[in-house]
Amino acid sequence: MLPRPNSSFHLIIASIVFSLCSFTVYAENKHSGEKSAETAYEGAPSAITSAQQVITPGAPSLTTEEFEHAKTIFFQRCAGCHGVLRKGATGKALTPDITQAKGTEYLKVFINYGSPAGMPNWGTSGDLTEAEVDLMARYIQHEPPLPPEWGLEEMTASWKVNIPPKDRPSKKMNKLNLENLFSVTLRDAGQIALVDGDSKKIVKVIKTGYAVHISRTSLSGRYLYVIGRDARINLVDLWMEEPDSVAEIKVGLEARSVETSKYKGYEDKYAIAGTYWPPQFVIMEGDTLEPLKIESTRGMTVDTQEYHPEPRVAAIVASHEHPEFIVNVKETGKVLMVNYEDLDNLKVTSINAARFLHDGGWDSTNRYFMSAANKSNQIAVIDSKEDKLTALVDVGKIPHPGRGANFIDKKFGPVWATSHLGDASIALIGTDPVKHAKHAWKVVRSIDGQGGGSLFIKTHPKSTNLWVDTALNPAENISQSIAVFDIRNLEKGFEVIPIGEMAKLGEGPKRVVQPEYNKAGDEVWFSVWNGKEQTSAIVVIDDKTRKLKKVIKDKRLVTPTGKFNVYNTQHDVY
Ligand code: DHE
Repeated sequence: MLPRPNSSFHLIIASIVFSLCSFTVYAENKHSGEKSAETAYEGAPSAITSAQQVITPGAPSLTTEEFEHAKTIFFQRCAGCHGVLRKGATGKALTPDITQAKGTEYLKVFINYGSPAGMPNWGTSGDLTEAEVDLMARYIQHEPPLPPEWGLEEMTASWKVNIPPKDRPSKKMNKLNLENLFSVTLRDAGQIALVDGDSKKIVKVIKTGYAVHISRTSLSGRYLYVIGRDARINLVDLWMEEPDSVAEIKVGLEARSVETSKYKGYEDKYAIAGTYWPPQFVIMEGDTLEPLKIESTRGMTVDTQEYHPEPRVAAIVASHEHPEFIVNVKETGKVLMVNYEDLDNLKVTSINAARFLHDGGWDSTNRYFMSAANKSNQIAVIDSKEDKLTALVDVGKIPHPGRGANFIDKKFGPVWATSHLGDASIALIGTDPVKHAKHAWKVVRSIDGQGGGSLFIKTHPKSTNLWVDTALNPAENISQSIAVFDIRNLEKGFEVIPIGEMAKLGEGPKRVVQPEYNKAGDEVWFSVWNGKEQTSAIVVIDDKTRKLKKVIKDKRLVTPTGKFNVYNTQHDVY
């Protein structure tokens, strides 16, 4: 009989170094039967469905039906941590040489009970049945099935221009204050809501890709690019009488990032999207999404210099210094400076940073890209003018800044800040190598927020507040509230604002996630992220008084998460 999941069992497991999944926080609290938010965060279902069955010598037998069932479970639950090819991503590698040596019974224990290093307890939590645990233990001893590649032919076949540029308006046809419009991710509905920042009313709901992720605005402010986890991009024309999707394309099987060219002379000209599968990025026409140039990111890691077959594309930002996109390649730890002046003779400068690059944003001058190498516990500072690594700064455990927060520290001058998934700290990094050279690219202050599980941190050039969410903290009172610091007096500590409670929603996890400012910088918006069948809301706080201004409730607001103010996204204000 297998041991029960009590604390002595955890100690035994802790001593076995085989953490199948490691991008999780508070692992010791996570084996009580409930599926953790961290697991849900890292392990969102993959959009991949098609991959051929493989039979591997030495592995236990599987019928075709069993293989198909196991494959679906793997892509939905496991690929986020272990990688589609199971070569290891933020979780450990699960290739047959490793798994066959462990054997079915051993693997079953891990899948059933999880491990303190972060592997979820898929069996005892009830997420997988006993038969499914057994099935997965057998499945991962086979070679991973390979999902299809996705080249120009597949992209072009999926590409649709609903309204060609010549049939679109030549000027703005609506009365919306576009600069203060918010594109709100309705994650589980596969939609975005365009919310008018002035009236706080939903202007339009637009169907997008599966588990839609982020929106980015073109430099003119006219176009909105929205990407779903299924790698579908929708191009929304905000000038139309009723803004709508004018073009769409599927750029791969799984994706997270999209951006648009911002260098002088290239405003709205190109769009770029990065994919998790296949590991590549594609440059498209900005106003039609026609795919122009596809580049693979497969290659060598920065440290051990070994080949990685599946280096996923994480954050992408558009340079203001050169006609370049800056592309974070997660598993190899490289930042690619992709020059889009001549797509036939593409120049890519590859900068060695650190493994596990994820999200990040600009310093206040828009010259230095502050990129979080999350599981390396570092921030890579990329100089977009010189196209060089300026510094690798050690910070707390698993930095997760979103785009981060820029402000002036009264003692250390301009700083950029990140919070962390893995601890309560907030790291302030000096960003002025000219007037505050001795503080530049160092953690000048580390202050403590409410706890770990933070995803996003935000301020605004006109504000004196620094807002830090803790959406994935295991304690409800922490995940449902927000900490706010006065940046003029950080020593004073933070005030807690019970955003979740203010929304008066009833049942549900009510995670308070992603502060986003309005254009004027005098309001800050928070999502209160509830389950798909529950009521969610957006809470608007008056930035000066820190008092409630408005709760936006609407039955169409299904699982709101990211919110992207058009002006702030257009001009990289944060
Ligand atoms: Fe995100 C940004 C990847 C889960 C909300 N997320 C990003 C970026 C990446 C990324 C690479 C940077 C994009 C850029 O700037 O070009 N996110 C991933 C994942 O791989 C991960 C961990 C797991 C998954 O399977 O998708 C993941 N992300 C989530 C969520 O669960 C969140 C909280 C809710 C949701 O809507 O899915 C979430 N991610 C966001 C948001 C941003 C983001 C709101 C943009 C922040 C910003 O201010 O720009």
